[in-house]
Amino acid sequence: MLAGIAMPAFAPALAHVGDQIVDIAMRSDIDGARVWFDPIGVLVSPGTTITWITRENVHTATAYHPDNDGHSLRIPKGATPWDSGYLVNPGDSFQVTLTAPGVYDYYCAPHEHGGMVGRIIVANPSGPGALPFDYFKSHDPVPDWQDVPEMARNNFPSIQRIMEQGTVRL
Ligand SMILES: [Cu+2]
Repeated sequence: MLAGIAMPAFAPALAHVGDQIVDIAMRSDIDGARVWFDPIGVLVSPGTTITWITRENVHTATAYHPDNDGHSLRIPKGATPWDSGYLVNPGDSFQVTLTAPGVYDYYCAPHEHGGMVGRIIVANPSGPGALPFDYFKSHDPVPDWQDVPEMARNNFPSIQRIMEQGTVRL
């Protein structure tokens, strides 16, 4: 099946055939009025490494997780939360490798209220990130988690659109 395809003789990556690398740019217009992740939604296979790269302005890539400033849990249970910290200079980047299947919602800390959020689906749309934004309000006791801001709620690409298109850009 691989006949005719030149394969590097020494590539250790052959042990991870199927793994992907996906770049997500962190964008801004010149006065910071419009900020966004590009692409804003991606469907990937388990083991994919995501690289966020700042192009303009100052951003973070931060998972919706209680460990991150009391945000609600919107990544798979048991998945490791991440927070890039501030990526200040153009070209600054941050990587995570995602293995657990499910929906991963994340935000930019300085721009969450401006609607700068993104969604990654690993393999299938399961887990807390597939639930409505206020799902935890029905827990007893109700966790002391932050609500997802209105602007952020409105900007997430739908799970259906990501599953259909694979990559969603604004
Ligand atoms: Cu930002």
